[in-house]
Amino acid sequence: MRTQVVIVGGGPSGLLLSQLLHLKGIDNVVLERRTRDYVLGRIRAGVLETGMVDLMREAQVAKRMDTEGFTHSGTVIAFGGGQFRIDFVEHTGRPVMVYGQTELTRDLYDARAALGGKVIHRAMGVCLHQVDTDAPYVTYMLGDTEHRIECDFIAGCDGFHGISRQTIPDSVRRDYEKLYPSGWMGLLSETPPVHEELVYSDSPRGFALCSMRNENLSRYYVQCLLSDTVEDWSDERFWAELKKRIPQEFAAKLVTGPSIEKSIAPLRSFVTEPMRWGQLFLAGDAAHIVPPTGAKGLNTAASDLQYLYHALLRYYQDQDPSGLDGYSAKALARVWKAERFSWEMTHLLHRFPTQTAFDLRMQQADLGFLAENVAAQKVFAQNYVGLPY
Ligand code: RFL
Ligand code: PHB
Repeated sequence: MRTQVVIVGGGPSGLLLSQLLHLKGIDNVVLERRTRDYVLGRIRAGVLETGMVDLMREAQVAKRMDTEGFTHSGTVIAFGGGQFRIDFVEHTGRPVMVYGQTELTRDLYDARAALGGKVIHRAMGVCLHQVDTDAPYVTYMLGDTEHRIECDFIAGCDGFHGISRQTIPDSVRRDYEKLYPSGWMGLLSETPPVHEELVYSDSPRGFALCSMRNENLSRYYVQCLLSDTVEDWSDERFWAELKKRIPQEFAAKLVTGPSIEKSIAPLRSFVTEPMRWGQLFLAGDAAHIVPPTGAKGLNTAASDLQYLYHALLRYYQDQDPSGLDGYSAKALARVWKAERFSWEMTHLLHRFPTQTAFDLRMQQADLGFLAENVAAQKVFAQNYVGLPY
């Protein structure tokens, strides 16, 4: 088989790129090692920047998002028993959209199917060949049969544990990583959200976040030990701990109920450079990870995709490779700023065992400054709604 672009990974990044390219007549194949149900079972992002929302519209997959998603014009930050609000629209003129990654991915799968997009599930043992030549190809197993696809380019959209990044030789690739000594325990429940906006809470017992998917679907997180497992967190323990970490006003009206999903995510910052090697282009979690505190993961994937999509368009429509040549530097410039914000917000709101008494005073001073200072709130809002592409 031959195609123009092989896309490794059928998560949101791979599917969105596939849809965008298809609409412009650029032939592509998505190789996903899991089933559709497995991909849709992963509960992840909830907050979308305008850039991601616009890309979904451009990909003609925004109908449900535009009717069922929620526009949020600000967020609440709680600390020291009190709370304050940062108004995104007042500071930047832009809100964010609350629409779950699960629904967004479902919309992308449906759109790909409706257009007859080639999305191959259970593609095992994906292997990239001759990536640094003009004739790359990809092999994979479907059941007992090996398949081969020749192509012009490969988009590595296979997430943090994928194979695309590993294909770049060690002599070329440099990884930057920071691990935090905590995780997030997340719980989804069919209960009304405790507040109409997200509540990010610093407390002496650790961080907590109150988020949501819709009027009757809430997503909550508490900072947990890296060694914790989901079995350590009964629903009762989770709700009791959450109540202790959020302001009294919210704890008093929190509606609890049985969990319908629970999972633990480690906190990690990671960037690989460069994001291009030969005909291979990395995008999304395959190239970078942020701790979820700033809601930047999928949104940073979106800026990669926007750059890559336009670079590929320019190549195919105008025979101009300059976008592809500049892709890695352009994407990384924005990635590092999202990394910086996510890292800063993580330190602002978490208690880590490595924190000294001095560090704690600095953290509280930072929060106090943010609560009072309009300029600091504006900077926060600019980062949260998303820096320009
Ligand atoms: P994904 O979603 O990991 O998809 C990669 C896909 O590639 C497949 N794959 C392979 N396929 C073929 N061959 C191989 N060898 C393969 N190896 C892997 C995988 O099965 C998978 O289907 O990466 P992608 O598409 O780049 O999307 C990235 C986002 O999923 C991620 O950045 C966000 O979920 C991060 N994130 C958030 N981002 C936001 O922008 N806003 C948020 O509010 C937000 N909240 C979150 C988050 C991530 C979280 N967790 C669980 C890490 C909250 C949490 C708790
Ligand atoms: C979520 O709703 O899952 C969510 C929201 C904001 C974050 C992280 C996760 O910062």
